[in-house]
Amino acid sequence: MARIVLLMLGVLCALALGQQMRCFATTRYYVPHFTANWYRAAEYCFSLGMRLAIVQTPQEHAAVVEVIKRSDIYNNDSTIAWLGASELAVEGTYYWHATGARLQYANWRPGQPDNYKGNEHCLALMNIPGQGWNWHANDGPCGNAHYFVCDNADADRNVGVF
Ligand SMILES: [Ca+2]
Repeated sequence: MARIVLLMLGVLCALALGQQMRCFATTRYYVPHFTANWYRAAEYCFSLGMRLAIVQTPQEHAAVVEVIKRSDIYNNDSTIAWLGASELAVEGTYYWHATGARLQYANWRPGQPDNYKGNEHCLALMNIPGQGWNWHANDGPCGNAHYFVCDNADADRNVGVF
């Protein structure tokens, strides 16, 4: 039987003749190669059977940084990527969108989150060394287009049938 196998970074898809395509995540974090506002980023990750990235420990933070550095979005002068938390529901308190759990850890730059001009409600990871951002968390305007990181909570499970 004809069978097509597609391998994108972090996602393996197989298509057999007359069947639906089946996709599996091969790594925890996956970095798509286009920018989107925070809401669209979340929708896109969900459309893959994943979620906008949850980063709850320094170890997970380090893992996300490594995945970004190995991806095409990495620019050593300026890299910004959305993560999956916001204060859109309760201003002043960050929650992970996909789980509803309160944010307990983020590598905030000192002075962040600052809700600059009252317009910053979504969590971004920022590396702009020339401006003092060294893979720090920042609250940014949710409507801005940035790259983003999707997250498969269990990289071994089936993450979606398309
Ligand atoms: Ca900010």
